[in-house]
Amino acid sequence: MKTKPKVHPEVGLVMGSDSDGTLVAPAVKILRDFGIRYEVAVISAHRTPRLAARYAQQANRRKIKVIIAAAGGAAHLAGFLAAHTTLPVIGIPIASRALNGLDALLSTIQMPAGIPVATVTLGSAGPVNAAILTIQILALHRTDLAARLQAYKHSLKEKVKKGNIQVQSLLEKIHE
Ligand code: RP5
Repeated sequence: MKTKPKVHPEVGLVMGSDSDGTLVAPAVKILRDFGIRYEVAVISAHRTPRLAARYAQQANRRKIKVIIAAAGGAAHLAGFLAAHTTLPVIGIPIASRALNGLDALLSTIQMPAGIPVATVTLGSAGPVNAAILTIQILALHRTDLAARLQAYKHSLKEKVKKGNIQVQSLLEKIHE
């Protein structure tokens, strides 16, 4: 399954199953908000291994710059794609109920020397960080994106400052 193929996507976001869709959605939203050209596809390292290999092998020629791969359980998708491309691959481990995602985390992160997968955290920060890291890579050659990233990081700083003010006023009330 591929969502509306855009002209020359610069990011390929792949997930091992449609059941990963809801968890991966925040990454899509961030890519869209930053105006990144992306495509989304469900491709499984285990159920559709030939398709997975072909996707990674063709990604460079298709001018994709970064691949994001999300998978749960015995999560070999990111590593399998990384084995078939020289593009940077960012892995999102998806938590399954069985082992709370530890299986996916270790399967994604423990790559052999020479075939890296930039693995992001388990949980809701994972897709966010995968998207932001992707944009940081793209921003190396795009000043417009770099400026937007600065604004994004500034908004995080402001959120923390606001949170601090709220906690301080809460504490003042407790101490009254
Ligand atoms: C992985 O197995 C997928 O990425 C998914 O997280 C998990 C379960 O897949 P389904 O059985 O729900 O299709 O390959």
